[in-house]
Amino acid sequence: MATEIKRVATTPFDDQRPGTSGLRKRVRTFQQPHYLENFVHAIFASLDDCRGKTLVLGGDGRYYNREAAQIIIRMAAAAGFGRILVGRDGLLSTPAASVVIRKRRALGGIVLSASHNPGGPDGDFGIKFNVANGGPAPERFTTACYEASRTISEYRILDAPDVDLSRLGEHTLGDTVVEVMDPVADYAALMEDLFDFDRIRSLFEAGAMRIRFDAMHAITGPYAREILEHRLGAGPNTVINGIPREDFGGGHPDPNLTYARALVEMVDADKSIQLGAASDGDGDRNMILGHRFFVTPSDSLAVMAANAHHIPGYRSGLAGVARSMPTSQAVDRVAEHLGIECFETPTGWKYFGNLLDAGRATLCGEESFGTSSNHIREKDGLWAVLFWLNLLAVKGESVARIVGNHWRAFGRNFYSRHDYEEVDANRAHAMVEGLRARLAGLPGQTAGGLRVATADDFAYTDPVDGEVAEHQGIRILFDDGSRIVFRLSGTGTAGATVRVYLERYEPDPEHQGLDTQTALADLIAYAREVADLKTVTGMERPTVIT
Ligand code: G16
Repeated sequence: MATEIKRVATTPFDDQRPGTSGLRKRVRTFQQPHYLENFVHAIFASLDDCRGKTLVLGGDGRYYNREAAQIIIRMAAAAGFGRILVGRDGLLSTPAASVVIRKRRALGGIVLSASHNPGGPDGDFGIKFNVANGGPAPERFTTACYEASRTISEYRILDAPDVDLSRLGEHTLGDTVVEVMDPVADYAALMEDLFDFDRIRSLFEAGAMRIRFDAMHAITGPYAREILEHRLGAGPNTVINGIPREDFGGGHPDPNLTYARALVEMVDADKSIQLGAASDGDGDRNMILGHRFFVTPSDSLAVMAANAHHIPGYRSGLAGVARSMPTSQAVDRVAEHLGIECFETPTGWKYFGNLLDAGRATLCGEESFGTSSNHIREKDGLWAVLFWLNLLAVKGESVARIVGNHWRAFGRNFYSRHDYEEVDANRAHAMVEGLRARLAGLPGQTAGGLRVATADDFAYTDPVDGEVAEHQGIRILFDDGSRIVFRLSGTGTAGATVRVYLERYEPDPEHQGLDTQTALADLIAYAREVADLKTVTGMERPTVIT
C-alpha cells in the first residue's frame, strides 16, 4: 500500500506528566487535536531506537480505545517499528500485554486504559508505556516522556487508512507489519502452566465448587469466560457482566466493596458460592470474597505467600516478597516466618520491576487490590483469582476459614483505607506539606491507648539500581506497630484524592473478630484530628472506604 509519512506541526501541552500509572485524563482532554499524538511522540522520542523493533498495543476497550489504537498504529509505523502486535479489536488486558511483551521479545507496549476509572465520553482515558521486561516504565523513562512533551514541535504519522482490527492476521503498512492477534491465547496458556487446572476442573465437574466472577463490563470478560467457563468448566453463569462495553455499562470498574456491591450481595445471599471475585477496567486488579467475607488485598498477599508451596507454579518456594509501603505489614510476618526477604516500596507497580528482574521477589502486592508474581511484570487480576481457586481446591476449606486460620497463626492486621475524593488540590498539597513540617513534633502524641513512636516522609532507595524516590507518603508509626499513612493519589483526574491508610496489629485470636472500623476507631479519630481532615476536605466522612 502506498503510504507517506506526514510531519505535523504542533505545540506542547503543559499537563502531560505521567502519574502513578501513565497519563490519565478526561476523554475530552485526549480528544483535543494533537493531544494523544504529542504524548505518543514523547514516548517514542524517549526510546533508544525503535527501527525494526516490535511494539505491543492494546487497551481495555473503553471509549476512544478504537480511535486511539488507529492513531498509534500509524505513528508507530512512521517511527519505524518493524512489527506492531495488536490485540483483536484493539483489546488487551494489562497483564496480557505484559505476557505478550515478554513472550514476543517486544521493545515494549502501549496500553490504553485509565484502569478502574469510569469510561464513556464523559469518563476517563489513559495511556501507559511498558518496557521490554513487560512492566510499567520506570520513573526515569516517564520523566523523559514528560520532558519530551514539553519541547515537541512536530510529530510524524503515516498517511494511511485504518487497519481492520476485527480479524486475526497480518497487514502491511509501509515497512511495518501489523499483526492482529488473539488477546487471550498467550495469557490463558501461561495460566495453565502455573495452576493445577485438572484439579480445579474436577471439582467443578463434580459440582463441588461454585464461583462468581464479576468482569464489570470491562476487559476481563473474554479472559474469564475462556479460562473459567471453557477451560475449567466452571459453568455458563460463572462470569457476570462479561461483555466489555465502552462505558463499562455506566458503572465504575473498580473491584471493591463499594463499586462491586452487586457481586457482594450475590455471594452473601448464596452459601453455595465458595468464591466471589472481580477485576477492574484493564484486568490488573482483583477483589476476593468468600460467603459473607471480604479478603483485604493485604491479607490476600499474606495468605498467598504463606500458601504458595501448594500451587504448582510456586512449589519450589519464594525468593522474597514485596509490598507497597501503605500495604499492611501482614506479609512481613509471613516473610519472617519463611526466612525470606521482604521489601517495602513506594506505591506503583513499577517499583517492583527491578526486584522481580533480579530474582529477589517472587510475589508482590498492594493494598490497592493488586497482587501478582514473577510470571509477568504487572499486577494480575485473574491470576489472583486462579491462585485462590487453586488454594480452595487444595485445602477444601472456605475462604473465611483459610483467612481465619492465617490470623490465628500470624496475628491479624486490621486494615482500612479511607479516601476523600475530589478535594481542592491546593488544600490537599498544603495538608501534606503541613504534616511534613510537623513530623518531629508527633512522637509522644497518643491515639486512645496508642503512642506515636516515630513519624517520617517515606523515601525508598531501590536496592538493585540505587535510584531514590522521595516524598512517597507521610507515615505515623505507633509503638505497638500500628500505622497511619497519608498520601495523595497519583491516578485521579479531578482535584486531589487524599488517601488515609490505617493499620493495627492484633495477635490475640479472642479479639480478631472485631469489626474493622471499630478496631481502628482510635486511629481514625487521631488521623482526622492530626491532619484536620474535616477542614481540608470539607467532608464529614470519606467518600470511599475499603
Ligand atoms: C495504579 C498503580 C498501582 C497503584 C494504584 C493506586 O493501579 O499501578 O501500583 O497502587 O494505581 O495508586 P494511587 O494511590 O496513586 O491512586 P491501577 O490499577 O490504577 O493501574
